[in-house]
Amino acid sequence: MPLNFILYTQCRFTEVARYKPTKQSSNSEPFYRFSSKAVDGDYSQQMTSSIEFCSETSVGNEPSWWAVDLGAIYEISNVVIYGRNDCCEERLSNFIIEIIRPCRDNIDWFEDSRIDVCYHQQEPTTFLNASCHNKMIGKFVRIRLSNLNDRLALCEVEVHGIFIGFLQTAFTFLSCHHEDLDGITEQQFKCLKKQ
Ligand SMILES: [Ca+2]
Repeated sequence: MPLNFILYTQCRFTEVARYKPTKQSSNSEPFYRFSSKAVDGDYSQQMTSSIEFCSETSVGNEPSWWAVDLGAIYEISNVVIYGRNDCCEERLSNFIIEIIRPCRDNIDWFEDSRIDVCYHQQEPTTFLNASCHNKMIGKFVRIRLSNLNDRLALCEVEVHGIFIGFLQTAFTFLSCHHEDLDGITEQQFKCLKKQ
């Protein structure tokens, strides 16, 4: 593969969340509406007509959240959220989108990690294309409600990112302690400047 093609594929923001591992704070039902339904490639927003299109949490002892493990460190430009449009729009309101970067390799989800807020959505919505306020890199993306007593239902979530590297392959500069994100993307990968 020619080098310029490799650089080109690394430098484009593409959808990077589909079929990746997911978790949510709790499951609303024991046998369906799992967290994986939010990255299954099915964009139906009619949750009442099917039990299989969307994820949903129950009300628990913490504000509801959903998260995806991208499997590597990505620079993330925006997150696209398809909520349910048949009911309950008010539930998808007052939430934040977080980009989470581990401080070391081989740790559990969110343990010893840096958490940056990509976007805060106050108003109720059924569809949102949220661009991060600042340049952010991370391995996990979490969507978290602010209110304790609401369910979180997500019919599909897209994360648009550029692959930066694997945390375990000596990329210590990708860990949570590294602050110079402009230095990472421009010096290590020559990526953004080549577009
Ligand atoms: Ca879906």
